[in-house]
Amino acid sequence: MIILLLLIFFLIPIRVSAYNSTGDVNNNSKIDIFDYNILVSSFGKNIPLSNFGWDPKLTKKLAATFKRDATYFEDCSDQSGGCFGNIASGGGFYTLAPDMGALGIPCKINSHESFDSKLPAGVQNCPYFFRWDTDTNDKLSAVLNLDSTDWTTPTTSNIYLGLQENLPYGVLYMGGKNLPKINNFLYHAKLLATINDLNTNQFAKTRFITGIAWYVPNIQKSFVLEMNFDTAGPEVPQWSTTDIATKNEYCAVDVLCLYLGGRYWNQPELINKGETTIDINWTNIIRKLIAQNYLPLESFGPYQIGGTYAGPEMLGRGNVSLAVSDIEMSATSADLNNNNLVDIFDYNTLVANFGKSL
Ligand SMILES: [Ca+2]
Ligand SMILES: [Ca+2]
Repeated sequence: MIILLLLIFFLIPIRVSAYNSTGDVNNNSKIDIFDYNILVSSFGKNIPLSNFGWDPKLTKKLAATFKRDATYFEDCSDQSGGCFGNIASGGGFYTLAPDMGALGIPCKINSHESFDSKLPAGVQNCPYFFRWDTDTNDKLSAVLNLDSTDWTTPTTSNIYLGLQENLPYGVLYMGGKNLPKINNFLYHAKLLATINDLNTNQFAKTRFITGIAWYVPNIQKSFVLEMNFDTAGPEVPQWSTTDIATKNEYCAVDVLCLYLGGRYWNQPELINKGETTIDINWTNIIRKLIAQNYLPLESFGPYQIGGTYAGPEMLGRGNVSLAVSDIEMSATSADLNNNNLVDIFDYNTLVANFGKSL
């Protein structure tokens, strides 16, 4: 292989490229022989930019909760007969994940049924609502809505609803597959955050997030990163939008959960900003968190992501929603100039930058 590489190295004239991409194919901040080998081994091939997940760009109305009990909910109009019984776990559908702290999933999405909140105020109505809609480009969007405005108490547990792509786990009904690895992962989506009502009491607060989780087998530890794009209401330290990272002490002992400040990581605000495009280079973020000792070195490697998610969270009485569309998961490839072919132009870019550190 080395001989072939050297031949190509000398036979093809070196030319400074006009493209921006540097040639750091494996995303380790150096342009070196490893990048070179990846490029040469994929030379002439058509590399799709977005080949991860089961439904690039979010096109299918298939979403279901993961627990098969009285709270099970699905909205799978693109599959005749619905998801459960027709699509196996891992067969391709979005996972809806309602969460209410210690209560887990206390009630069924869209039911508005009464349930025991375990708060002094007792029975309340189910605050979870989900629907499919379209974004400003007429593309499918998933609308995650939390509404506790009819609750008789101003203080609530945390109320969260996420749209997730999860790999199957145990007996849980999860539809994700073909997720990327955390050592080469770019995430793209459009998010529309809406606060319909958050003024019914002084405690109410909300945040809008996306996150990822992965598991490292040889240290038997899971890692969860959440990007706080925006918050409203009284400050919560973990919900900071400006800190590099804040540990969530409530995560299980074998799980390290970090909440990241969107402004620190150059992510856009969402509240009152309309539909907003987000692009997150999770791999670069993980690398920087390791350098700053927020993550252990062992957390980095070719570990498949177990889940990605996006959603609103709320504490207190209110009504907020997050619409998610155009989800794309991709990895950097040797197609540096994004023309869907690994070719001489990519080669010249890499060679021109060979040896550089970013
Ligand atoms: Ca590299
Ligand atoms: Ca190319």
